[in-house]
Amino acid sequence: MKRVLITGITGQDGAYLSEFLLNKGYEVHGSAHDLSADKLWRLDELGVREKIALRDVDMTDEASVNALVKSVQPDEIYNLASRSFVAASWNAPLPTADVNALGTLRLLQAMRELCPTAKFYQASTSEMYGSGNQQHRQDEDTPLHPKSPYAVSKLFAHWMTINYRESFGLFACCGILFNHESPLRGLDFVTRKISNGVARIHLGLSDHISLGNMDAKRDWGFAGDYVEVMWRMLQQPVAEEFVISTGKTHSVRDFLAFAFREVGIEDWTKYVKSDPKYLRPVELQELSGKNDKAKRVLGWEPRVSFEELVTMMVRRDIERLTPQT
Ligand code: NAP
Ligand code: F7E
Repeated sequence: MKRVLITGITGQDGAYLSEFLLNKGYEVHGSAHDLSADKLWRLDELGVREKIALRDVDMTDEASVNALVKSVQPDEIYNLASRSFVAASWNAPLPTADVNALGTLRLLQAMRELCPTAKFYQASTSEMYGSGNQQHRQDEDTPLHPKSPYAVSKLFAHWMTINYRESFGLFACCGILFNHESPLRGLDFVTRKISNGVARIHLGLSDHISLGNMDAKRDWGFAGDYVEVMWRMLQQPVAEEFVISTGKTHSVRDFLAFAFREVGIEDWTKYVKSDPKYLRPVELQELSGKNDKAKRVLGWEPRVSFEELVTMMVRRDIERLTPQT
């Protein structure tokens, strides 16, 4: 039985990836810096908590990262641990860099010393590009121009992963993933903020949602589709980078319109307020990815459409908020 280590296992992708790898027959070990009960809800919702070995490890603590790798001796490592909320990174640039940039380096160094034949996946991000658009969709060759402390920290981790491959021959690669969402998304992110807000309005628990830049456009996919590609990348004969995206963009307004339509509201404008506190010092107006290489080499395509994703999220939030009889 192959053994896998997932850092950041309590996050959205960690939960879906755990489920996916358990179904493939892996022995799953996972770590995060906070294993209190309220952080385990995603693993509980997918019914996988009891099937995985959980370890409390902060990516800023080199000794703990080393001990983790030494004890698990994984065949595959998925480095998902991250301070992943872009907007918060301007107010916490140092912790962001410590976890996202140096945390990745600590893990790569532990792998180099303790299990150099393992395979390593790094969770890189479309945020590294800066803005693009439908006419100039981003692919593996697009120059990188990160515009937030989060994106800069991820750029360091991205290049360190490639550097360890080129310097020491490790099987280490990066998936450059565009935004992916699900009912397990954190409440701070705009999609879940909207699906939860719409559910609350529908059930009479709230009367509005406050948002920032509603003209921003993102290439939104379903997280359950995206974790599969992480695994596929580690099954390739050589380690290399892949862009993972749907190739279609929608605005925050589009998301709002679909989400409100799901509960029978066509004119959503009276339920949404604009609040400047949600604007960012620098905004990426549009991100759109070109996934041709992933389709060609990995045989991967997203299955869940934008409309299906929005519907899934709104319905799940309504279920969660509806008292069970
Ligand atoms: P997420 O839900 O925010 O999960 C991040 C995980 O990292 C959580 O378990 C979090 O725990 C943990 N973590 C935070 N600080 C830590 C620390 N100091 N030590 C150890 N663990 C720590 O993110 P996600 O959406 O699943 O994304 C997974 C990865 O893909 C992240 O690296 C993210 O940057 C990257 N990514 C995400 C997207 C996307 O659209 N979702 C796109 C591209 C790349 P707490 O929640 O307890 O802090
Ligand atoms: O913002 C706009 C906001 O916070 C999306 C992370 O997983 O994907 C994610 O980063 C857009 C932005 O995600 C609100 O300004 C408007 O333009 O949901 P988000 P993100 O910043 O794109 C990338 C690929 C990652 O790697 C990250 O880890 O929506 N927006 N009003 C808002 N965003 C939020 N959060 N809240 C608002 O009220």
